[in-house]
Amino acid sequence: MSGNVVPLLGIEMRVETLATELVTLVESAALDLRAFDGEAAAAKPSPDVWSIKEIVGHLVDSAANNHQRFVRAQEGKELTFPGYEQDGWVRSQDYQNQGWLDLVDLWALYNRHLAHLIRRIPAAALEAPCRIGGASSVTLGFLLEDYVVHLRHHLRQIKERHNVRLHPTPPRRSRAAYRRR
Ligand code: NI
Repeated sequence: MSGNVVPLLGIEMRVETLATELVTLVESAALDLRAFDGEAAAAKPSPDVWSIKEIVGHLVDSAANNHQRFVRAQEGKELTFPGYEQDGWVRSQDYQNQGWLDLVDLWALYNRHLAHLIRRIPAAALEAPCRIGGASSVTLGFLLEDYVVHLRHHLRQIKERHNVRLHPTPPRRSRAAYRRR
């Protein structure tokens, strides 16, 4: 149907915009992060709150899990993906003792690859249904946008944390509700 042409073009542009937004966001944040001191990045406000290093590690885990979803969701059938136990992933990989610059580079490069991948997702695949960790079904298009929303949230969190270090104020409570992605 010729009526599909305009919406599909719109969707392709949305994917292009999202990929460009992702690269811009990550390149700019990576510049800031590389300027941080590794020891300061490992500082934990309290034992049960992630350090900046652990937040970046969590973002690597988010990239790795979403990488699988973004590729497998294109296989053409409704897919069910496992969630992941985020604190457990951060703990078992010991991001605290990973080299800081290696971690930042891994995160930045992984996201550059995801942007490369996102640009190539066919418009029709954006409607592919996906179920994650027993939650209700969402589309691949939703997962792509949600991935960037989640990334933005943690980058804001890092910025706030860093500002607190530069201009000390009483420590903030972690926002556990935002840790699901
Ligand atoms: Ni999170």
